[in-house]
Amino acid sequence: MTVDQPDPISSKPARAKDLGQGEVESLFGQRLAEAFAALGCFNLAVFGKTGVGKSTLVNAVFGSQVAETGMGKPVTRGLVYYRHAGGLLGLYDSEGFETGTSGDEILAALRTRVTQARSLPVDQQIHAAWYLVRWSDRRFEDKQGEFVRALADLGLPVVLVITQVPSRDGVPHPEAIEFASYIESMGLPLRPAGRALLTNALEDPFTASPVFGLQALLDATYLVVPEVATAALTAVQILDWERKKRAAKTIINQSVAVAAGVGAAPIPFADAAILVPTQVTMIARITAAYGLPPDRSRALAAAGAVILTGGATMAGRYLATTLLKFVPGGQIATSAISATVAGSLTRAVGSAWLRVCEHALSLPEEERDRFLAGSGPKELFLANFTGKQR
Ligand SMILES: Nc1nc2c(ncn2[C@@H]2O[C@H](COP(=O)(O)OP(=O)(O)O)[C@@H](O)[C@H]2O)c(=O)[nH]1
Ligand SMILES: [Mg+2]
Repeated sequence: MTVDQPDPISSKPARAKDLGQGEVESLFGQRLAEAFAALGCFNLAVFGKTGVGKSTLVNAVFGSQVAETGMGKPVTRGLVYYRHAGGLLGLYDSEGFETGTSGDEILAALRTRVTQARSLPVDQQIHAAWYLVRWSDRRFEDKQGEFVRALADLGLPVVLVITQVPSRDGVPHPEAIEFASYIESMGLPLRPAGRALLTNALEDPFTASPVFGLQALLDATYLVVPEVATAALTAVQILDWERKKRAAKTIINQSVAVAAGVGAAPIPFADAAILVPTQVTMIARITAAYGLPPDRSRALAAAGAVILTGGATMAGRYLATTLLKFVPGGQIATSAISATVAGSLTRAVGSAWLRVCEHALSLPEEERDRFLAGSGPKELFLANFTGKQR
């Protein structure tokens, strides 16, 4: 800790010195790094012949920056390991994978990797494997079945994904459904429940075939990955915002409880800054939970610092817009901040920052970078922060 943090249990909170913007910025940067580290890493292995759509599927689920910016490390011929998104995602990509010799080589390398990883923390193990088959190949060779079994024998949960499936009015191509049933009838150790999942990761404008099946693939993946990897998966995937929101709300609730503890002995109004360290930690954790790019954390830290410095100013804004509704007779209790106010002020900060993260996530990547680097986060935060209370 570089700043005094009030002891949430003590009835007399320590006097926090007023934090300057620079201090809050560096505290935020520190908390952001800790929040990302605490999420751990989701490690996924993706297999399938060249052209089945591995890269396309990964981009659709994790964002296109993943394919473009990853620094790859060859594990063996045809298998590359990438770390993405500031370490939230570890990806084994079998580029150039074919069955036969290269498949055997990949299996041998994986066997070594999985054996070594057994002595490592769970978040460094491989948590799931996606095995991709292109529907239009209409072929599933014995060799492929053997490969799937070998992966399962290594202890990897294998999710079988049939790719590039056209559909109309929500109904997949009947032959793709037949193909899935055929694969399912082979009795392979597929997870979950022996299913083969039908997907299309890219809209085809010519056949007007929409994207589909990705949420089902993600849900299937959640079912098979260990608990320890789910927080990182939630942060790094870009499809399921509800899961991100739930994670953020949990963080807000925890922070509200801490802030209420801080405010258990009424804080003099001018000392609202005492809540800032709690709020810095909270918005850092929300940012990480949303998986916003950690390499933009300097810009985010600056935005967070601008917002959170002058806790008294913010508290004042909050009191002025909110408290009139709650205080009997409409008198503003300007002298002290109670536990309730400390809690609800913190909730308002967390909820407004959650909106900033959601907005950033909704932008195309280039625009997102520009938004994060500019005054956008601050403006949007304030619009939500004060707007909500009206
Ligand atoms: N329509 C459609 N095209 C796809 C899909 N997945 C891949 N493709 C196309 O198939 C080609 C090969 O995809 P790619 O992801 O590079 O395959 P990889 O070699 O397995 O990584 C590319 O031209 C993609 O645009 C999909 O789900 N739908
Ligand atoms: Mg590829």
